Amino acid sequence: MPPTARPLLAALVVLAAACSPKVESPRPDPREPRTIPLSLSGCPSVSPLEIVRSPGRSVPGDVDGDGRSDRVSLFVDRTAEPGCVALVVVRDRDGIDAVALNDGLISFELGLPRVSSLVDIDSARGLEIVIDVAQGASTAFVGVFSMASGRLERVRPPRLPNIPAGLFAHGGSVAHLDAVDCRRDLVMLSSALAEGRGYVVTRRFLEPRGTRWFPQRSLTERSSVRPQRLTRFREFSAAPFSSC
Ligand SMILES: [Ca+2]
Repeated sequence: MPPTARPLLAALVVLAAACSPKVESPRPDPREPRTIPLSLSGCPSVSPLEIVRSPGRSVPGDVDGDGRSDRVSLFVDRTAEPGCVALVVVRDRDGIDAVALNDGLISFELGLPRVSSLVDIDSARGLEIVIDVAQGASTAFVGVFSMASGRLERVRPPRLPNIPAGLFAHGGSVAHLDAVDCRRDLVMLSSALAEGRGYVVTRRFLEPRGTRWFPQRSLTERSSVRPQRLTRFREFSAAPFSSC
């Protein structure tokens, strides 16, 4: 290329750029949160934008403890990869956070999962999220989610016999009852087992600290009661965490 051609070529490039249709960069939609949850990195098929735009019932409450109300909802996509089918979603005006439920346990056929309640269980600021996850023949199961160190996570209770990992049981039949509620600053897991002419009631206690809840074994209470005295244990007729 002759040396004089170079400025001309440059001028043509500038002219072509000036004449090409102007492509405007998309302006951020103020209705759409500006951050997306890192916790969804294990769910590549799940689009955070789809979550943000999905309508659906949400429950208001301050989950992250900043003093402003957030909105808690569930996002279910039955076509997503296993482990990513159902998400608990928290949104505020700055962004969304989401974490997956263990979808192998969910009673989808019964319309679950569902937000059961937002309750203040631990001593940290912000409400915990109680989710109805599964319904058996008589016993139901809830999961609990909490914001810890700025991230939404599932609470991990200690493993208990006959209860799926990570869940809390409530309800039951004449032979066996379960309940979960708060007493003082602790979480109380109660069970009543028919034995002889009455029931053996066991109350176990956990100290809720963030998303790790620690057993307080020295506080376990066990008592044998007649069937008519079972009503004294009010947790068996109450919704999960209703006294928290
Ligand atoms: Ca908030």
